[in-house]
Amino acid sequence: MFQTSLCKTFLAASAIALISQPILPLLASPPQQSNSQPAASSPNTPNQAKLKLYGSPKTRTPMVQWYLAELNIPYEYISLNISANEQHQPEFLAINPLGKVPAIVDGDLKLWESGAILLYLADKYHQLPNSLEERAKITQWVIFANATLAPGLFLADKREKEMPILLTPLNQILQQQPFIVSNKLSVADIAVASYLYYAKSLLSLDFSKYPAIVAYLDRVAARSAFKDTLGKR
Ligand SMILES: N[C@@H](CCC(=O)N[C@@H](CS)C(=O)NCC(=O)O)C(=O)O
Repeated sequence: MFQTSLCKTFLAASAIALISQPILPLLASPPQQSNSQPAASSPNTPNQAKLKLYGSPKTRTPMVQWYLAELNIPYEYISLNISANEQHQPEFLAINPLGKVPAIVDGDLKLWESGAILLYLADKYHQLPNSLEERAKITQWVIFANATLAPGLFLADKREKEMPILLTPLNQILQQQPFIVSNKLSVADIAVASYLYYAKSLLSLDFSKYPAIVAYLDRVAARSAFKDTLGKR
């Protein structure tokens, strides 16, 4: 129910029609729309196939694009027209049988669920701490963003009760340090800040009671990787 309501909000909040390329020709031939980030310091070797990201602009896809941009990973972006039901065509169902975006194909791996994709990228590109306990904390925040923060902000009947429960401690943490787990942006911030940003921009939620959260969102919004991706939507 939450997924539907969030996606409906994503879709309804946009006055702009979806600008999507049809998936079928893209799957039949090499993707035409390449949204590659600069390759200069790319961790990919020249012969390695680029990661493919399947998505749609008014969905959770831009949060994955934000992280790919932060990591400077080149990728091919394949835009699905959700309104035309391209996500339920057999070609995409072979990648995600649930017919939901975002999803990636990286070599032999087909992966969906935005949180799982973010954690995979963090792991693959050596962004996770060495310590088991610190890695567990990062996982905690990514799951918190998807399973607790997002429903608390997006489900109207939960919002009034949940917002102070979720945002008061978050505000306290961000009073002590600039990012969720440390002084450095991590994948935990991609997940948490993305949902805060979606709530602010799509629902016009007022976070002024939580000044450290407001400052945090300003801080992430100033990053060029954010401006080029999620900040554009
Ligand atoms: N929990 C999933 C949610 C995925 C999801 O619901 N995606 C929506 C767009 S926001 C979708 O693809 N909807 C199309 C459909 O269900 O047909 C994630 O974080 O990736």
